[in-house]
Amino acid sequence: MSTTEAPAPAGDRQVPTTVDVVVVGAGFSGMYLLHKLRGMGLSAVVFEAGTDVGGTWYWNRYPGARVDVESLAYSYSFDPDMEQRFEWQERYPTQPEILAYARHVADRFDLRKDIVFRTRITAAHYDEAERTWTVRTEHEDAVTTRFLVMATGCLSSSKLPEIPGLDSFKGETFHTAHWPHEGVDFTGKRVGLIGTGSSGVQSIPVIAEQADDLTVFQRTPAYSLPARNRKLTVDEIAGMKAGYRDYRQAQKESGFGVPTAIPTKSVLEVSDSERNAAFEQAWESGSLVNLLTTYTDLTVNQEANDKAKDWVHSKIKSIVTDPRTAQDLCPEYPIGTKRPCLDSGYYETYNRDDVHLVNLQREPLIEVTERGIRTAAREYEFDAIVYATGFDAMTGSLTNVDIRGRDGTSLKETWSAGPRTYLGIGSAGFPNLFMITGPGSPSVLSNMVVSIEQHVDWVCDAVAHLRSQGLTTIEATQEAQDAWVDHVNQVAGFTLYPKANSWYMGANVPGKPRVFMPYAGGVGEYRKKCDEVAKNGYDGFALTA
Ligand code: NA7
Repeated sequence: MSTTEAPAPAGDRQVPTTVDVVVVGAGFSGMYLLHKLRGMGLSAVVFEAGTDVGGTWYWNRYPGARVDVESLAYSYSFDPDMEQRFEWQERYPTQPEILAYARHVADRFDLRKDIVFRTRITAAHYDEAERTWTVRTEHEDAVTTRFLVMATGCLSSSKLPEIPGLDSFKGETFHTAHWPHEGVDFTGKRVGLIGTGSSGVQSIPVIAEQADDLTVFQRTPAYSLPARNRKLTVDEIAGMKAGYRDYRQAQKESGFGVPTAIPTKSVLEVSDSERNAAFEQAWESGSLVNLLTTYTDLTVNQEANDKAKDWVHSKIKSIVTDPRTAQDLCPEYPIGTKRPCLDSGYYETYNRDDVHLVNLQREPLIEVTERGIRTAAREYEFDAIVYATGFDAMTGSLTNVDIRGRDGTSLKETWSAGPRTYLGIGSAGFPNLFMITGPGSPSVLSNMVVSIEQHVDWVCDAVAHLRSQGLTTIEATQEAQDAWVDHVNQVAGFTLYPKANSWYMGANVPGKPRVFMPYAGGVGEYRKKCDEVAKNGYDGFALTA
């Protein structure tokens, strides 16, 4: 696999042996945590596998990578002065622009001096007698800490297809989540790309422009809307900045961390022309949330969802000229139940003579060969293969670390039938271990920055509470956790989410338990619940002196 992640030079890292808080990950969560913890007078160290800050936006450098939330909304709210000063360029910023923002934040708060880069955590074990965690790294560092915060991100443990021969291919291979920092030139090359989630959908049009020939291997089609991306105007930026405080409040109270009009009608009660006009407007707006919130029932009622699904199918068929390719690109699962994508010219790309779609449902992948990829139908020859095959989402970055709580209990084993958390923040048996945007919280169903700030604030308030009360540990109770897991499942059961084989359900990783992992109750309602828990003396958590 081509990547420029150099192995860590052992000598250039300053690693403390004892701190108040160890944070794992220097993405948006880890950076804000470090800033807040310092402000509380606590000592903290952040461990980060990459060579700089940015998390998701550090790793995912594939061509065409962009966020699917608008820039002025996908940014920290905790520093109004920074909010006013930073100049966003595009409606949906590119990966380099977001990474530049993350670096700006790191510079502004001088964060890097407490971040140990090029260092993965391998284990974290709780010592019940001392009530501390000992965190170990790949370089044999050992740090003792009172609190451990896993700010490891929901989509950071990348995965490859589970087929034989991955190492046998003689050409170049790339994974979208480990893209070489200097970029890749596909000019004159025959490229094979596996995966049509967001990374595939965003990179396919850009790679197609460059490559001699591109073949896309699709297991499940994506629903994708045109992003209608553009440069932001001076007036737009000024208008947003003038109303930022009200906007931030609205984000916090919204369903997805992005304020939208609240729908009032069922799609089933309107005329065909009214419905088509509303969907057309959402499609033209370039906003995922607009489409899913056009009517009250699109995410909860199959018949209602079918209306939106059929409408998008007709759109796809109006763009893609080859009828068989167009049909293959039409998803059958309910729209919105796998993460929909925002694209720039995705469907149009399939009208090029040098782009081909292979439907893996008709001819499944068999193996990677020396020369390319073999499906059940034939062998395809390539100069380069791109894996846009996603992640072991939400739990992978937690269970990949050997986390052991009280009595040596392993987090991985405890979660073998699916993640079990209280509020997606803590897990019974693991005192003083916090997760940022963990399973059981809205996380990936929301604007991540909004959810990250909420969790970081909540965790820091909890730590401040313990300190002010002379308490040492906080741990989710089994009863509160069981009730929360039941609630998360119950809310998911009211929706159509469980109907799709999505990474929300763990369905993309063979053997992973099929459980709907994020909390579908909405950002605003969830925040109220977390605030209430804190106000009631951390109800559902056991606090000990
Ligand atoms: P995703 O959304 O998980 O997409 C991965 C794609 O790779 C998806 O189409 C998968 O098909 C496909 N895939 C994964 N494993 C295989 C195998 N073994 N064979 C064939 N195809 C496979 O990851 P992305 O990186 O695109 O996006 C992640 C998130 O980033 C996205 O949701 C946004 O939130 C931003 P499947 O659908 O599982 O059948």
